[in-house]
Amino acid sequence: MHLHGHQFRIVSVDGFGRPGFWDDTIDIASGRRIDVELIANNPGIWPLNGTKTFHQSNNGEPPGGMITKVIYL
Ligand SMILES: [Cu+2]
Repeated sequence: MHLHGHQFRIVSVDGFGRPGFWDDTIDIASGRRIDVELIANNPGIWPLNGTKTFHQSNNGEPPGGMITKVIYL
């Protein structure tokens, strides 16, 4: 998972507290839950997406996968 325009910090993994460092990209295994926090301090419309081509397609056809936006105006 890659967040553009901001950084986030891991606060828990699968519900268990595990404070981490600030970053803009994290690997998330299938079925895993990662809770993060971020400080929205950079106005804009920022993609939150997968980093690999197959994350951005549905059965090889783009667009697809996890594509969303973080909007801070
Ligand atoms: Cu990205």
